[in-house]
Amino acid sequence: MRLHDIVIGALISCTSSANSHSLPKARNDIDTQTVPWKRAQAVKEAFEFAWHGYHTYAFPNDELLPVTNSFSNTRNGWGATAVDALSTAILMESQDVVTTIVDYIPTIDFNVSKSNAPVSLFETTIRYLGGMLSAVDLLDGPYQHLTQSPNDTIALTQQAVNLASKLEFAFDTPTGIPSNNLNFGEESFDLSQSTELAVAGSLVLEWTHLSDMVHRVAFANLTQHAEEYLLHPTYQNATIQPFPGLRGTNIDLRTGNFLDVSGSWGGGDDSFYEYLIKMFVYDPGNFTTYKDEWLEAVQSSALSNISSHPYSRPDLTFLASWNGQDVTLVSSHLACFAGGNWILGGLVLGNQTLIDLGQNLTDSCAETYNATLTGIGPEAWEWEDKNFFEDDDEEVDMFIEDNGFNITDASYNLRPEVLESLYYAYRATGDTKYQNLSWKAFRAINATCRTGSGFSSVSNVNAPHGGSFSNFQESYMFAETFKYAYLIQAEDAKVHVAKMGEEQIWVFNTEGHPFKVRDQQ
Ligand SMILES: *[C@@H]1O[C@H](CO)[C@@H](O)[C@H](O)[C@H]1NC(C)=O
Ligand SMILES: *[C@@H]1O[C@H](CO)[C@@H](O)[C@H](O)[C@H]1NC(C)=O
Ligand SMILES: *[C@@H]1O[C@H](CO)[C@@H](O)[C@H](O)[C@H]1NC(C)=O
Ligand SMILES: *[C@@H]1O[C@H](CO)[C@@H](O)[C@H](O)[C@H]1NC(C)=O
Ligand SMILES: *[C@@H]1O[C@H](CO)[C@@H](O)[C@H](O)[C@H]1NC(C)=O
Ligand SMILES: *[C@@H]1O[C@H](CO)[C@@H](O)[C@H](O)[C@H]1NC(C)=O
Ligand SMILES: *[C@@H]1O[C@H](CO)[C@@H](O)[C@H](O)[C@H]1NC(C)=O
Ligand SMILES: *[C@@H]1O[C@H](CO)[C@@H](O)[C@H](O)[C@H]1NC(C)=O
Ligand SMILES: *[C@@H]1O[C@H](CO)[C@@H](O)[C@H](O)[C@H]1NC(C)=O
Ligand SMILES: *[C@@H]1O[C@H](CO)[C@@H](O)[C@H](O)[C@H]1NC(C)=O
Ligand SMILES: *[C@@H]1O[C@H](CO)[C@@H](O)[C@H](O)[C@H]1NC(C)=O
Ligand SMILES: CC(=O)N[C@H]1CO[C@H](CO)[C@@H](O)[C@@H]1O
Repeated sequence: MRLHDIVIGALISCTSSANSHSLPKARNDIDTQTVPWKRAQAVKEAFEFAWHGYHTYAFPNDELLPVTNSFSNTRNGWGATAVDALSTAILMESQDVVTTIVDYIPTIDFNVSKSNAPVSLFETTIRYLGGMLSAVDLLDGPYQHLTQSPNDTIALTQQAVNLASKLEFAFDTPTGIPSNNLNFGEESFDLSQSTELAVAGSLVLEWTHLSDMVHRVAFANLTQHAEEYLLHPTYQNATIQPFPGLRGTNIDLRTGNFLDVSGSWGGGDDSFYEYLIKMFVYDPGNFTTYKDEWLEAVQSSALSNISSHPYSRPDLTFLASWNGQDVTLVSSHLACFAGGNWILGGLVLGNQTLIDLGQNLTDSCAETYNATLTGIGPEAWEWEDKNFFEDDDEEVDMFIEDNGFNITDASYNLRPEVLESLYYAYRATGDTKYQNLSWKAFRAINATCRTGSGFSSVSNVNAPHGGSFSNFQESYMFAETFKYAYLIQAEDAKVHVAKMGEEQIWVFNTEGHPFKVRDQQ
């Protein structure tokens, strides 16, 4: 997932923690592991450790609070971690985990949210719907040997239909652009509350795939109709312009107009652009407009000040943001998905320039990991470009001189985007540099965030031990972070992004759940 997420719980100081939390040991087998297959097994070990903690202390609630061995329900209380973990458990062929989750899913009552917070259409679609659809593709496909009976995938498909049927009321707006914040009990929402580009624009892959699976074209129609407003944007204030190729962010459900013109590849916008090319991967015949709009966004971003080079590190390229008037030199871990996404576009369009551009973005995001004390990159940073002139009297900040950027949010929320882009870069180039960078990053995450019964977000990637634990383990750690760390080392997995010149059989949703493309179904 991209976008926002809530970090729960008080910060828990590492120094007061009795957990066996230590810096990486000088030289052990893990540090020096060079065999990709063995690295993959070590990632699987970490996944199963975290699953075990969740299963012991939190299942079937949404998330484990790993420091206190407790749980939370921030995703409607349907067992978000279990549903999000399923496709990864399948790819890792972790049979017991697969069986537990496949047996559990049919027992969920999607009609009733167990959380007081509104149900997010976006989060529910990418995590729950995406997780179930992917499991059906995998268990009816190359991982059939992991199911007990053909009834398993029938039950998963039925639950996907139950969930989507319950969610359908979200689209009942004057424009058909869905509300994202749903009151499930009353099947209501606030029409005056605007929605965002990323949440409205990251539904079409899941709902189209469900529609193809069960032959109910209404599911595809709802999301494709809403997407038309995003493909052909109109603006509330016609005198102000978005950045060429990009869109604004907030959208009025009543008119379909964008309310602002600020845009970026980061949170709030990100997965709309991601899905433009992924719909083309899903079906190149039917989604050429999506591809054309994607190319325009990429070309404009690549050739403008949105692609920016820090003054002290001109070798790096970060994607900046447009605030409606100026390019602002800020970027984020979330925006680091773009490198992999541009590489995917390069692979399916046979365009080496796009792959090179995506590699540069990926390499630069990996450099944010290299810069810090823990070896994990920060949540957000800022920089100055070539137009920056250093004041002689100003004290030189050595971190910025060396690394090109200044950390503005030092937390790490177990995010996957850098590992994700490294995976695409490896698939496109076969350069073992990417496997090595991913392994190094994963070991750093394992050494810093592993605590108690699982993994926790940390407050400061540039402090010893990552600062403090927030005692929260997001479900996307299971869906994405573990998966991309595993797949880049697991050449013989049965599901991969195809290499240059090969046909794409699978497309990963924004939560890392692989779907079969349309003509493979
Ligand atoms: C959920 O609601 C639908 C529509 O009212 C109903 O058909 C279905 O049986 C309900 N599911 C459960 C588990 O109660
Ligand atoms: C699958 O479900 C059908 C209908 O409920 C049932 O008759 C059959 O025995 C089930 N098959 C297995 C292998 O469980
Ligand atoms: C879906 O959209 C197509 C094309 O706009 C239309 O022909 C069809 O009737 C729609 N189907 C449903 C079920 O709404
Ligand atoms: C539209 O934007 C222009 C330029 O920023 C501004 O001067 C004008 O007041 C805006 N109009 C409305 C109706 O908000
Ligand atoms: C490949 O992509 C680049 C960057 O977007 C673009 O400038 C170029 O025209 C594309 N090449 C082809 C052959 O489409
Ligand atoms: C890019 O930035 C430079 C320096 O700030 C500025 O002169 C130029 O107008 C900008 N170009 C665009 C297209 O924004
Ligand atoms: C990638 O970055 C390198 C080093 O800064 C640069 O020489 C190269 O032109 C960049 N490639 C593209 C396609 O922009
Ligand atoms: C960053 O890269 C340099 C050069 O490869 C290496 O010496 C250093 O240990 C790395 N730092 C971290 C924190 O990974
Ligand atoms: C770097 O960012 C921090 C946190 O936002 C800020 O306090 C500091 O002033 C910044 N340093 C520079 C040199 O801009
Ligand atoms: C990656 O690591 C392996 C194993 O240590 C090593 O053989 C290989 O040369 C490394 N690749 C690069 C590009 O440094
Ligand atoms: C992760 O940490 C555990 C516990 O410290 C250790 O046993 C394991 O080898 C580590 N795995 C990796 C991949 O670093
Ligand atoms: C589901 C769908 O819209 N499929 C269409 C995709 O494009 C082909 C060829 O243009 C059509 O034949 C399909 O009906």
